[in-house]
Amino acid sequence: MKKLVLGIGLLIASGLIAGCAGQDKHHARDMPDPEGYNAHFGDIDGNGDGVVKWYEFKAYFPDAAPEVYLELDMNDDGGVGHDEWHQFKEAHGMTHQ
Ligand SMILES: [Ca+2]
Ligand SMILES: [Ca+2]
Repeated sequence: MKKLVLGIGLLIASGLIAGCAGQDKHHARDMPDPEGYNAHFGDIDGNGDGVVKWYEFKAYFPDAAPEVYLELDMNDDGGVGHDEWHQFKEAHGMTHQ
């Protein structure tokens, strides 16, 4: 039984290490280069329905980390609206466009 617990512990530990290494790449805790996201909402909203979905965001910013999109979607409804986009920009010192 102890061996099993130890094994599970090792699995979790190695998972955490792998997870941290992956997050490090994107600087998960800090907004990576917010200035790089200073764009027109209408330009990102590829199909013009007023909501930027993850695939549209990713198409416009190919290097974007999922963490950035999750931060943008403040009300967690799975899309980024015009208001959310401007709140994000204001929060990071970017001007209205
Ligand atoms: Ca859209
Ligand atoms: Ca939203």
